[in-house]
Amino acid sequence: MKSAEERASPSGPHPAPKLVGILNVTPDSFSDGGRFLAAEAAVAHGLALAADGAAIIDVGGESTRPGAHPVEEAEELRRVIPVIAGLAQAGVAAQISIDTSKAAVASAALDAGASFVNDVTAFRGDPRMAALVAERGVGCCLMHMKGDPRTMMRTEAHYENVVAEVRDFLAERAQAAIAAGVDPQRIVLDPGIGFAKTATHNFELLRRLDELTALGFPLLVGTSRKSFLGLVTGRPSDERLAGTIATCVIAFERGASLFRVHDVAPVKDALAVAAATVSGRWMTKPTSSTSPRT
Ligand code: PMM
Repeated sequence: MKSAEERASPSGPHPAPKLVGILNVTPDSFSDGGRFLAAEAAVAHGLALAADGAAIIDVGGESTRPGAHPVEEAEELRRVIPVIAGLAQAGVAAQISIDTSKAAVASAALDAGASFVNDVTAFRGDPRMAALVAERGVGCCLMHMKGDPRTMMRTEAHYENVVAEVRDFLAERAQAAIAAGVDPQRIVLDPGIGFAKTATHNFELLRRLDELTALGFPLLVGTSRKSFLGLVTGRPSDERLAGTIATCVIAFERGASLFRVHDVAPVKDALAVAAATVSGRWMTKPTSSTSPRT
């Protein structure tokens, strides 16, 4: 009879899932825009995301939703720096990530307490970004996108083979980062769900995510509440948790290890059960309810 260990993980090794809590300090993000404009409210929400189990809090001051306009550097700094400083001062029990494509914003964020740079342009937006990340010795996420958020859905969502194109792009961007001196151990890659992609492209990328995991870098996916989930379920953005969970579990099974989400607690639970299932290893946790066990 095989032990649980021997039976574990028929579909390959699965690194423990890490939750990345979304903290958008923008008036126009598609889902939570405007709610956390005041720094104090944003810090409180970031602390709550960490208490729910986020390993990383991703603070962003520029919306990247389709059609969004760029934000001036001074305004982006004004939005994010007090929030990052507030989280650091409060001793938040999570790593702080800055979601920006501007090196000056990333630099100030790292000074204020961030230690990870999430750049949706994969270091193509600002020529100084790769050197900054290398010099500071911090981790980074390099994401696939074509065009920019203003134009991407109108002009750029065309591919012969979306998975091959995204894979080749991510491999090239990782090599460029390494050539600039970034530690390969600190690079995370991201297919950029919803960035210059139709729903069909997003589903194809999720279904064949193992082809991206094969690049050998940790993979982050950001499906949380995105519109392609609404196309299938008919639900508005604040009712897409079930769809978000379905995509995170599928992505985990295909090798993703970081999950950028608004609703940390329920996605964390879903991934804990998915991880127990694929690995055959699990531990009990004290129950939070007094209802009988089934
Ligand atoms: N999506 C958004 C913003 N930043 N960063 C990464 N790495 N991956 C994503 O999928 C991603 C991102 C847009 O979603 P939001 O408005 O909910 O933040």
